[in-house]
Amino acid sequence: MSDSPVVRLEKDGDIGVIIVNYPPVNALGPGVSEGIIDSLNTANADPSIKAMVLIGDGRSFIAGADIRGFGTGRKRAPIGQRTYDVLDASAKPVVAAIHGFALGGGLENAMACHYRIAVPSAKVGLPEVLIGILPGGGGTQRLPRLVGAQTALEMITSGRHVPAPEAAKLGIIDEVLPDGTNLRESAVAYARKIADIRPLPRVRDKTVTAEQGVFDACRKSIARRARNQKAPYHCIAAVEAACTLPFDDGIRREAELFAELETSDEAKALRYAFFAEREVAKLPDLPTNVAPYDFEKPAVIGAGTMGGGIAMSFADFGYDVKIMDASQEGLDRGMERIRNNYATSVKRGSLAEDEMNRRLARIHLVAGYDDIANCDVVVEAVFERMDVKKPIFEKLDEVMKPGAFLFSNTSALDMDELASVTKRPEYVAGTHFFSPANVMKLLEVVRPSKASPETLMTAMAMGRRIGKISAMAGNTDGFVANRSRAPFNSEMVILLEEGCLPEQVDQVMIDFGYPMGPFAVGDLAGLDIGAEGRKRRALANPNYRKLPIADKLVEMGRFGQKTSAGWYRYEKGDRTPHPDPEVAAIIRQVAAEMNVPQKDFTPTEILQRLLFSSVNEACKILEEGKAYRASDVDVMWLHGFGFPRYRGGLMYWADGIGVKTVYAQIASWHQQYGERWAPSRLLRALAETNTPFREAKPAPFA
Ligand code: 3H9
Repeated sequence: MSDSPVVRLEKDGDIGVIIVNYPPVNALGPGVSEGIIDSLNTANADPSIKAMVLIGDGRSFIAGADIRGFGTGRKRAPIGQRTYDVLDASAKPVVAAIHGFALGGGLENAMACHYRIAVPSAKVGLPEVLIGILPGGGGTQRLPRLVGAQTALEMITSGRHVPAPEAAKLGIIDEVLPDGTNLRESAVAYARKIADIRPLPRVRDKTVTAEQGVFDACRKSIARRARNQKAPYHCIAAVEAACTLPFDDGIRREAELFAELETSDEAKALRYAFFAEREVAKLPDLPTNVAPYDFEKPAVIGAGTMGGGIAMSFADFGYDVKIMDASQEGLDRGMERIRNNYATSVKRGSLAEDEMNRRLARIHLVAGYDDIANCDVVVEAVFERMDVKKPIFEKLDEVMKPGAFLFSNTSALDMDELASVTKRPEYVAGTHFFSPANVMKLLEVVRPSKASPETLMTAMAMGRRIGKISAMAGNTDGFVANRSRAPFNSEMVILLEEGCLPEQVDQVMIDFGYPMGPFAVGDLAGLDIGAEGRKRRALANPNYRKLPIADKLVEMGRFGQKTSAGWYRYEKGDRTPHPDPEVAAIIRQVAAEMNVPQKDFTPTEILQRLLFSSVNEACKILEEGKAYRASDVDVMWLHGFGFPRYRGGLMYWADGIGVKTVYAQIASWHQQYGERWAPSRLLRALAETNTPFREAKPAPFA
């Protein structure tokens, strides 16, 4: 029996098996919901069928609505004629058989079924909030009826994927099958077992109430991360409706709230970010017949903060990792730091103690190169200086087994120069982690000219396997992320010369959506670090724009939080930044010495001065062929620098302003401030043709 190409109905004795087949993840693309409805109607009309199973082909049950269809005006079935309604009206029971993912519309369909069973590795969730909408297929009404308001609020406002065993405890899944059982066979047997039970258990028939104050408490608890966004609050309002209105009224309220979100700016930006994160994995100029090497034995050189964080990332994702340092003392200190980091997570409740112990047991301290010679991937994470890294790469080249990949966690050094000290430059690439390496999601893979496609793909895949989002960058000073960010870092200090204060700039960026302002972040990272880089660049380039205010603070020993004074002052044992009159005085003094005219800035001017400088630099990066796509820059800003996700990313945000406006402003600042604002050729060309940044065609990757 076959009805539609994407959904088919098969008969297994007296059980109808409805199979969704819409690769790769069974999203509810064109024809899928219609196919499910047709199959349900056919099965209900067939007297030889007693019950049905709804199951997915391939790697998932159903991953949700087809996100590409949102905001396109695609017609959706009205309330009353949706799969959920047909499931509710079904005279025969339906069992959802879940493997892979049941997300969004996938879980909503499963909750409209009468029973749900799953394999232990399955995950369920309502992640709609992460793309700026709410579960609009009855999820906000059915989930609270299954798990209570409190848990439903937590799941729907976080969008988290809940593993099947936990989902069973919560009451979402009726039965988790033993590991290794055949899902279809078990589901058919289950359906046969429940086929005659009446009345049919329908989630819509349950009731749910909530204690006074639950919803306000939830609003309060999400206020920080939901800043400037509507979707999380609409999610709460919809769950509140589930607890106060009859089911059908609640469904109507959900639909109203959904309609307000679907075409909102935040939903568009979040959808863009979702697809940009998938696009960034694609390396269009590499041969398609090469696969990444399936590495098993990673090693890290250097047990400092970065090396330790990288080793933790491997251990967190199940890899046994060796970590080497120049001295036993360095190793011991590194291991202590790793232990403390894990212990903090245990204390916070985000990591179970036995899991911490498992992870710690995967980290192996080793004394010398011979102990890592047999590893297949090495990530070097020592001090950021060429003369320190070169001898290490020479040694690695000598000792590592043939075919081992040699990666460097550099944030700016020339990877061609580093690769050139080895006799296997085709196996060398940059893997730039962001700090803290075990937390930050971005892995910038830096491509030296001689790296083989297999090496690049292996570096990209390595990132994904340890939970990162890998993005390819060309070998240029600062690569893509830091190079595009550098003008922002200069501009924020130059703004001070012209009359701004750190707290004023920070407030603008916090209002924009950053969790912290850039000056407060500087204090956290340490101002001495930036000063080193400035010295190096000033030596290399006589036209380098110096930042006297920043240099002065470092000269005074104001290194940031670690010295209780930086751009702000800090009370002992407290990380709260307090505006410091001493800093304001230094700013005024340096500005007077430099003879810079003072002015008042609007928040928009501050925001644009910072971000447009980076947009211009990103265009230069693209025109030089150092990145594949403007959207890759966006992914790097989202995951490397905490750019507010609901604004899509740097270039997407700039598209919202318009390429012509951005160009005109940059050209005017070029007149006013000179060379550092020289517009990129690509930017000018885009402005002339009014082509959005996201459609820019960069030069071939160089
Ligand atoms: C919803 O359900 C609304 C409802 O309430 C109803 C309202 C009326 N649509 O991520 P991967 C593509 S909202 C379209 O690399 P993984 C993806 O772009 C939806 N496409 O695989 C990629 O394409 P390509 C709620 C989708 O194994 C390919 O599939 N659901 C969708 O690492 C492989 O994806 C969600 O938000 C989709 N829904 O991760 C779930 N999902 O190969 C969104 C995937 O061309 N999806 N694609 O680049 C995910 O979170 C992950 O894809 C998933 C698999 C965890 C499922």
